[in-house]
Amino acid sequence: MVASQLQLDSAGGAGADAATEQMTALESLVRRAVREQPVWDFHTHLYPPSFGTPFSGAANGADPKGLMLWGIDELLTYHYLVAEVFRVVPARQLPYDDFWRMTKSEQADHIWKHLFLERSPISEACRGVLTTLQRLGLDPGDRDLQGYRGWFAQQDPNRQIDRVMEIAGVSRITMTNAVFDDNERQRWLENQDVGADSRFAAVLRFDPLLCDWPHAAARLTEWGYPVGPTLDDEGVEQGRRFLRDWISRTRAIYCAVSLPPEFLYDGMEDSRISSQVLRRIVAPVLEETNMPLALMIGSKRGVNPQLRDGGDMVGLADVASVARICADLPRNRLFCTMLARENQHELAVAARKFRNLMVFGCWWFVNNPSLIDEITRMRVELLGVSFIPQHSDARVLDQLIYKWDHSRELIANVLVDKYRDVAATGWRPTEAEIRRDVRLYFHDNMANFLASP
Ligand code: RAT
Ligand code: ZN
Repeated sequence: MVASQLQLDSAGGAGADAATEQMTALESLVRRAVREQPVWDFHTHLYPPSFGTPFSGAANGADPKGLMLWGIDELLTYHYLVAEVFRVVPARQLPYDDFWRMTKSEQADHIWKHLFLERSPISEACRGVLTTLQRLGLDPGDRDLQGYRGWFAQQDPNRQIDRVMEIAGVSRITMTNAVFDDNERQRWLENQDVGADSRFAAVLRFDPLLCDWPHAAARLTEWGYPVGPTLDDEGVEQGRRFLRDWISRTRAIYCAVSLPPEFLYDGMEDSRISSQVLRRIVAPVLEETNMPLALMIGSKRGVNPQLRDGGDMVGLADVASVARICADLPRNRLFCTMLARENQHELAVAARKFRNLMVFGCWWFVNNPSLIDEITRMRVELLGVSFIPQHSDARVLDQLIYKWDHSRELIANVLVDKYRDVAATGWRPTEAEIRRDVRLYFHDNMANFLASP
């Protein structure tokens, strides 16, 4: 910015006009490239209709425990908004249990009333609902919740997936397939084609393996993989067999865990059960299946369990542990994101040291405009184009629209400044080069890292 400004100011007259024109052209090129590049969404909690949907819209057959969430009531009851509404409604007026006893539509009415009508919807999660409605062709200015409900009720969930992907510019959606979730596991066991929708890719998620071994061991044993509370050679073999079976059943493209801020890994001699499971079970299977592991670190689960999914807190993670894993397991590849703002710089520096580490996304509490801007700038400065700037973490299909609209705008702002800075030196990026870079950010870095041995 500073350099380009100086050059423009000193050029004067016609020269200055030409330089300004070039910069404007560069800016529109970058914005167009970011707008038009389809994105492979690295991490979501979305599912195709084969997993059932509690709200069937115009299609037949609602499944109350279905996993495909979409529509206005799901948008309004997103756990980010649940957490926000409890802040503004006094406990005596609405105890937690009373809220959870309401139907989904009653909860949505409650959130609409308190967060949209009785105060302005200017938080990022509230604004997201408005962006989504607007881009679906509904007018948020109408403030007509019943009207929006009517529109969604006429849609077919399967066709809504295509529509949303088209509007959001998403070419592929990556799921989070939690093998320790009974509802989801059962669906995989009952229907081997449940994950066969080509718009979606599966990811095997197994937090309890690393976070709660006694619980994981009991479940594995129950499922026919006998393992004990301490890890002997037989347990290691059974754990590996479990992972191999589920990777193959789900056709997962990578495996993933969310870890608490307290997660530590101290090196090859570390005897913590989580370190042993990582080194002896997870790492060897992922190496053999040529698959990366995604680590999402920094979520303190359930500091307020009354909020359910919205009750988790953020904590500072130990980046040095991630660096040690990268060093100790050079034949494994790690995707990594962290929840605390304060971890972002150290994590980007760690990625400069280890090419088996791919930083991704602005996760959850850092998925806010001011922080996306700050984090993305810092990452470009330290890592150039070698990271994955964003994932949506969408839980409700339609959220893909706002998550990507908002992030594209912010990523484009950063890139405009960065290309301007290099253009000011006389290095003029071509349109093809800009499009190549944006493709790396939105697709190829993920694809290449998944594929590379
Ligand atoms: O961001 C979220 O919606 C969280 O609730 C979690 O899903 C988190 O992203 C996770 O994957 O654990
Ligand atoms: Zn998530």
